[in-house]
Amino acid sequence: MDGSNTHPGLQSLYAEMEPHSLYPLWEVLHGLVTPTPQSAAAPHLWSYAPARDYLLRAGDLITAEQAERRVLILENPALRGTSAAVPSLYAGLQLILPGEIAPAHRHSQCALRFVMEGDGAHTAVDGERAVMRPFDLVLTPNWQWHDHGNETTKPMIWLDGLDVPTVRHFETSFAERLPESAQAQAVEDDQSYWLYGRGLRPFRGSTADRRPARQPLFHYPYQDWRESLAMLARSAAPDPHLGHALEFNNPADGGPIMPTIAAHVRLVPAGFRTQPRRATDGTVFVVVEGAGSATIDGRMFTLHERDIFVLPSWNELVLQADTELVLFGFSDRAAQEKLSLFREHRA
Ligand code: GTQ
Repeated sequence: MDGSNTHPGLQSLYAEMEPHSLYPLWEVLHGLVTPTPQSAAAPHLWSYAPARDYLLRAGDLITAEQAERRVLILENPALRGTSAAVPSLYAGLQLILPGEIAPAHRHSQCALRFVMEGDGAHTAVDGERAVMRPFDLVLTPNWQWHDHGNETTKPMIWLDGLDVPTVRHFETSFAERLPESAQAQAVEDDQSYWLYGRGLRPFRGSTADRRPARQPLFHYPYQDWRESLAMLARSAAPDPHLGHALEFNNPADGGPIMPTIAAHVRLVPAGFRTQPRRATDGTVFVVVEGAGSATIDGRMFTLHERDIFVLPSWNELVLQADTELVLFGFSDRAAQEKLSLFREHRA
């Protein structure tokens, strides 16, 4: 209220209307249609070591099978009770111990996995296993059957990124369980990586063209993206606002990896400080390599390997690399671009 809505009849009109679920827009308009985004989320950083300790303690108390998914939710402290890292996206740390299976299910939510530690466990998607190595990106696109298993001798931990809050917003969640806990293996491990991930694809309409047309690829190995990032860093000057940055794309259309979620990696050279940048996408970052800091709307977070931090919409980010800094990030930009909402500002 700006002081001009002072007619004495207004307050009694509001009181009369309220039981009919009718309210005056003019009292709330400026909070609804803001000149710039006002994120409800807070910038936040989770150090990996303590989160990992809690997760391993959970591993002593509940099995992956009992839990269905044994995950610690990285909930934004400003979004208590929502299970959201930023208002549109969920993030969690999942643990699979040796010999365990996280049982097969499918759901409307899209998911990505970014491997934090362990080597050789798998995510099976529609009968095909992706063998997961450190810092690999693995997708489970929506409505595809998936289970996770660990036939190695060490715990496997990865970051889950899902569009849970987006699906909740649209009230479009469906989910099913398979009667058996693991899917039968239909094809060789990582077949689709070889058939769709290397600039090739099975001939259209051939019997080998078995993956869904819009989401053929679901494994983006660390070794590949890291080599490409190293090539970019050798061959060009860093972008002043981003450092060296590469997006993961969906070979079906060249766009983001999934309809709601975009993902990228970036390398900030040792000693480099990025120019301030804002963007409308809320982003969850993982520190893959190196040390430095992220300053988010003036608040500085010190970065160590495997830390996870959240950049809310339209918060200003400055990255400082003390040693060569490599980050993975996922955000809701894919959805925002489809809705013609995405914007950025480079200072
Ligand atoms: O692995 O399918 O962190 O369904 C949350 C919900 C992981 C999964 C999560 C899920 C999964």
